[in-house]
Amino acid sequence: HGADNPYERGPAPTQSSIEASRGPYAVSQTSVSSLSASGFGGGTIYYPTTTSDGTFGAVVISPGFTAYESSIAWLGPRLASQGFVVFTIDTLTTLDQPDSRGRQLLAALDHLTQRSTVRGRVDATRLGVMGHSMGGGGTLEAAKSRPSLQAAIPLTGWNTDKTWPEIQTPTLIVGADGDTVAPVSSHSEPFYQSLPSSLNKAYLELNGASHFTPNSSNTTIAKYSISWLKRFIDNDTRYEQFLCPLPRPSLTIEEYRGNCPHTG
Ligand code: 9J3
Ligand code: ZN
Repeated sequence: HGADNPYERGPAPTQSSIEASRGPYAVSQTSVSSLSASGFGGGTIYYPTTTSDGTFGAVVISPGFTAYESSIAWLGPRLASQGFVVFTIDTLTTLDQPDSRGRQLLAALDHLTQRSTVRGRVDATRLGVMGHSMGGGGTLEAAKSRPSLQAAIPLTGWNTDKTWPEIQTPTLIVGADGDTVAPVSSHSEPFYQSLPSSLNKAYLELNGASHFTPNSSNTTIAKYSISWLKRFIDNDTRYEQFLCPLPRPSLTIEEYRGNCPHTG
């Protein structure tokens, strides 16, 4: 671990290490059956295999409306191999709305830290939430109701509530320029604008992307999610270089907004 930061995990990052399909940690996985899950639908926990590196921060990820854990499964090993415990979940029913998905993300975090077989590997003080579409809407709900969360990342999030001034958790909003289900003009952009101006926050709009881009392996989503989780769950300022100065528009980035440098 770093001399100044007890939460730092893994080697110094490079552009290629955050873009790689796998990070430095070998990953194991374990299933959580719906029968053993209370308040959510079960799922899969991906975690660094090693027990020599102390505990890890953790993130729970919810799928979207009508979708299953499989729709966001690619993020499990991709993020866990960088040094996080990652819990991809099913919801109680595939029709659950964002407020319910938010409560389910929190129930899954509680399961992960208190009841799961890997609870001893998780630092219960360093937790985050992510989700796709209504799961992204639920990500905002979870952060609003549990301000101790350290990072939130809605992916092409959908919610009828457009205003999130209550959120105190560092939040990276990911939208897609071609999203016709949760258009950025009525979802991700107002979500971002409504977050407190003093909050560590960012808005990444994917270029040439759709509502369902987060359902397949995507290097732009991965590299900025890894950087955000590392920066705010692990307090790892080695990743600030990928977030500030703000990334410029590119083949995969339509637009990127944020407040740099990040604080805390
Ligand atoms: O989770 C989602 O894909 C939400 C978008 C949606 O289908 O909303 C319509 C009610
Ligand atoms: Zn609101």
